[in-house]
Amino acid sequence: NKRAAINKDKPSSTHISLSPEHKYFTEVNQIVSHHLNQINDNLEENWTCIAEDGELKVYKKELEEDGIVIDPLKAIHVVKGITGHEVCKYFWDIEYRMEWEATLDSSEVIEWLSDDTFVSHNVIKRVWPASQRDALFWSHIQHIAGDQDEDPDRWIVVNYSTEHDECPSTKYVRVFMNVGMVCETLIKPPADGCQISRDDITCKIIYTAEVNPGGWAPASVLRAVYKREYPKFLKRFTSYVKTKTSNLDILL
Ligand code: 16C
Repeated sequence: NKRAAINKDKPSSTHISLSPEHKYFTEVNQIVSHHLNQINDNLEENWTCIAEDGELKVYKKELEEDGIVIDPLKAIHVVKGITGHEVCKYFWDIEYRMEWEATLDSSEVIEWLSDDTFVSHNVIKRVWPASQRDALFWSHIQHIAGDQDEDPDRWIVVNYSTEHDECPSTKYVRVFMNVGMVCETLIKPPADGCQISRDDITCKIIYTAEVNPGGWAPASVLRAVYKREYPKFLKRFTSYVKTKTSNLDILL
């Protein structure tokens, strides 16, 4: 297939701008591997499907720690007309975040660590009756070129909680999170001599969120909010990417 053709002769490689000496280098690589290792989890066995809409499926595992809900969440979505590179670009680039994010009041860069990694502070909309939350995390984007054998070409974004001297937790309850968005692009070979069009491409998205709300929040309300908000986010965000890219050249 075309994907194999595109990747043929390309060495298996990853590119990370963060220098190996950087204090976050090891952590970023560990967390990226954590998300890549989960790609082939058997979702039918250990997970409960909480929402299904066309190609979108959202799963969770019920988990509590000291009475706090920390249910891991996983979603799989397959969307036509966009590439994994495009999905990851719009998910990672903070310039676009407030255009598709419906659960944040604000989002601002605290520090750029390299051209693929930055730390941001995000204030989450308040949900009654819980206290308002915020999140401080690094966001990293990476291309993982497919190898000659099995692995397809992938793009990944990770949002992982961190600390920063310039942004102590004072005003809100701080949430801890490890969010990964892994994307694969499938390309249908176009007729001979034709260029690839958006009709020929499909993106498979594997999104995982491990979130600790950072303090007590009523379990039933939290679970109801997650059940409503995660599917809403995946539909809203992917249709945002479709609209944003429909008249642009395909970003492979
Ligand atoms: O991954 C997403 N967005 C990224 C960029 O912003 C980033 C952010 C992740 C935030 C994860 C939120 C964690 C929720 C904290 C719990 C809040 C406690 C509420 C207490 C309720 C009793 O990775 C997309 C994230 C999509 C998030 C969906 C679920 C978030 C629920 C937050 C509540 C806001 C509801 C607003 C209703 C209008």
